[in-house]
Amino acid sequence: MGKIILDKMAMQRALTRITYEIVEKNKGVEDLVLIGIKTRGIFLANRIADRLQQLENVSIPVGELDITNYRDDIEHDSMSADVKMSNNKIDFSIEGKRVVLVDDVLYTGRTVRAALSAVMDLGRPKSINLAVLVDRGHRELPIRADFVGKNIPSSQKEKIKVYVSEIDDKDAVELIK
Ligand code: 3GP
Ligand code: 5GP
Ligand code: MG
Repeated sequence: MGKIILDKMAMQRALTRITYEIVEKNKGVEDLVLIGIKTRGIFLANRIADRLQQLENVSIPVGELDITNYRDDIEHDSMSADVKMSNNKIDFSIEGKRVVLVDDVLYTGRTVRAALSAVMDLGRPKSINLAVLVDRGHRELPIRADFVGKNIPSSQKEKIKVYVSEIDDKDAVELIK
């Protein structure tokens, strides 16, 4: 049923390339911070931070965002910003920073839209870029990724399964028909 689209080596290479692209686009790593979108985006953000440490010998802060309370398909207008942010772990200032959001799969774009709101509630970054391991298409909003591991054109019925060794039994990306 499942077809392996990226194996462990391909996934490592994609993350390494994304890391180089981030450094190139930002002309260095000054003011750079990473924010991973839960769950697997957080592990991918940490891997990019590890590569930045090796490549540039810098420790880039990594934050964690749980955008559940920001999604537009759940009613939570009455929630205060404090409650909305309660599952997040961003213990650094994003004021004036170059933020790179990291997620595993980009699909409709609603998660990223929500992540942008959450980040904006925290301060005013200099810029926000988006890195995703997989772009599977089907956007419902004017959102695109700046750094893409692999474009996987998919039908809406298909599913992309992302495995990360930190919580899954392996590193891989699989297309499920
Ligand atoms: P993640 O939290 O690591 O990103 O949404 C919960 C999990 O279900 C996600 O893991 C994601 O990988 C997986 N998933 C698979 N298909 C979908 C989908 O169409 N929408 C969402 N939101 N998650 C999906
Ligand atoms: P969007 O909000 O862009 O529709 O979906 C993005 C979020 O939903 C991502 O965080 C991702 O985890 C999840 N998602 C959407 N489609 C898929 C999919 O096919 N496979 C996986 N693994 N996650 C998906
Ligand atoms: Mg995700």
